[in-house]
Amino acid sequence: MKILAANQNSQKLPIWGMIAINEQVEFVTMNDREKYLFDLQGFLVVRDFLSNTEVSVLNQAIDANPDKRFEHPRADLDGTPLDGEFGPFWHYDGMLTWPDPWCQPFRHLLAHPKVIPYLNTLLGRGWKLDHSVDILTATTGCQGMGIHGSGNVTFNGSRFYAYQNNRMRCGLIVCEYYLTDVNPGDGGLCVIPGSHKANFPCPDDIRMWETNQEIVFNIPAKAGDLVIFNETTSHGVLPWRAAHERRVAFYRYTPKYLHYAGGVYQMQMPEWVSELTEAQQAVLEPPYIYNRPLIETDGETLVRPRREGE
Ligand SMILES: O=C(O)CCC(=O)C(=O)O
Repeated sequence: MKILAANQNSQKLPIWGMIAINEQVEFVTMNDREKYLFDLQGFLVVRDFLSNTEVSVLNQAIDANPDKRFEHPRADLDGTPLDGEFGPFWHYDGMLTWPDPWCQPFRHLLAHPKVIPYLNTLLGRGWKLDHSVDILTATTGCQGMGIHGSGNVTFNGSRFYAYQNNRMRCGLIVCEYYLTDVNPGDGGLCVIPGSHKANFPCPDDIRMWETNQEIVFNIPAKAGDLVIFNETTSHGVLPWRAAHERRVAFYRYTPKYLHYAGGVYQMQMPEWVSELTEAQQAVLEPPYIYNRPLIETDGETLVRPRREGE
């Protein structure tokens, strides 16, 4: 970790009244090796991120809540090498509101002091949880999931990778905490290194792990390691082959100005907004992506696609 002087010339910034036009402060960032690796690969493995105690209490919380477990629907993978007997995961959700003490280890990860340099570097200072926290588990026979995340093939303002003026910026970052070991060949998370910068669409037979398997990296890591990847880095899931259970905790973050899913917050408009047309109300909505009301060319009709126009 190092401290980045965000603007070396901050003393000399143009001043309007008493307020600096660009408020810049120093903040903690990833170190130079980590920056190199993330920029190169589109993901980063941070070894020994969690202590043994942190891993153990997270696993104890999961063990204590078997009733919160539900299966992700099995996809029709059409006999591809990703296919398996069960869906790709057993999820757990709602961890942040599990009864005390089981919510505590998950709340602790939200703003874990060690994650701050990574999120500052990749999202800028000012970032937020996006989506709900997810636990993904898999047992032998769980199927995989097709590779998704398309680099720079389509430009959108929500899932992207950019580098400019010595800064990296990402739209949506996944922090995946390994809670059990993943050994080479076990399956689970896989990535195509460098694909966050891809300019051409990934062919379907690569996405479905049928050809060029050598470019797909199944990331081995130990319980307590953290894998951080950009949502636009092509990634997927390989069928789980190990005898032990796969367990990862999935925390997604976006920059302060972007939101995907409704998520945790509840939003209430002031009373006067109800006097506006639906289209007028739509432009007052807070930032979010999914099912956002979009205004058609007549300026009146609203459509709510799941994700369009980014
Ligand atoms: O299981 C993983 O590690 C990745 C899951 C994933 O890519 C997804 O749920 O979209």
